[in-house]
Amino acid sequence: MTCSLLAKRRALLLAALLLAPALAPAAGPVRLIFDTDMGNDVDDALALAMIHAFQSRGEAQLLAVTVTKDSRSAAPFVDLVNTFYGRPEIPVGAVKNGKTPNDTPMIRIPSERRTASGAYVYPHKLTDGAQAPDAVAVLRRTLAAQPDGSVTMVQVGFSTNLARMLDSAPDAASPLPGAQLVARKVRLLSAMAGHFPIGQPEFNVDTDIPSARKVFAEWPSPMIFSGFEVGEALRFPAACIEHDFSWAPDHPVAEAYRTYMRMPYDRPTWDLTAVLYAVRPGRGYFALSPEGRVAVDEKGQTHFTAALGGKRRYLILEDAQKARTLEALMLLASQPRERK
Ligand SMILES: [Ca+2]
Repeated sequence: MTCSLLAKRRALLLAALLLAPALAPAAGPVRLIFDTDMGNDVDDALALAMIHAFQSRGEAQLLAVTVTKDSRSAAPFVDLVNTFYGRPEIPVGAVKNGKTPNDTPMIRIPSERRTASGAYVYPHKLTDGAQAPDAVAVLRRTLAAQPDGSVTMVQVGFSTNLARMLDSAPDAASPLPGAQLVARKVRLLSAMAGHFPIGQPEFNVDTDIPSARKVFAEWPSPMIFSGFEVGEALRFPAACIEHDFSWAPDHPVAEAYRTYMRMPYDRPTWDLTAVLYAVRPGRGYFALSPEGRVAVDEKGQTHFTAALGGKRRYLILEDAQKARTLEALMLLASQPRERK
């Protein structure tokens, strides 16, 4: 890139930042709901580990986890990670009749592994996703119980659960229909989805295109996208798995990583970036696009159009931000659990 092009790009970015400042930080811990396709890739597991680190630091409170991967071991694996970090009480909801029903070794093996005496290596209550309550019911219950305008949602899988949430009917948890309940309670949706400014169809979008279309168009709160290109540019190092998780001889997230692909490999940090922005939006880990809209075409490609007052923006990773941002992801994902 030439100097003048670089200067122009910097000026554009600066203008975008001035036009639309980052969301003001939340008062107190960020109240989080994590919606994940746990099991399809290992970044979901690292992202959940990061959330627990944030909670241990007093920066976040994990209210609930909802799962969009409709497989037997996805919800049990979430439950065992929450239990491993000392928080077995966190509600876990699961999609019904959802996408990607295949179980994968990264979630199945840790959730089934037992000690010589027959106990689970990683204790958990849920043993089959079919036992978990419906994700939409969990979302409605969780949102209804929170103060207005207080909840940050992180979606790192398909949009199935959040699309159904928008269409949900009043129930015992709340007299409000889904979209109104979301409008009242949610301050931000941080999503790993799409490819910006333009690129190939991204997995989370093209696995459930109708739901992605609906959520990107109709979700009432501001929405920040971490596109494919952001996590792709920040590879989680195998060396971090091999050295920084050794404080626990049996660590479910490190085991999932070793099981997902043949070690050593450096995996993109897609879902971790959406969590980092959700909890620390103002810390300069990323730049932001201007405000605008995000549309999804029939192939699952995302298209961003700048528009003043638009509630959609995407993360931009500058070269100068990469080392610091990756270090934050590594430190948080591998942070030892709280001692009770
Ligand atoms: Ca994911």
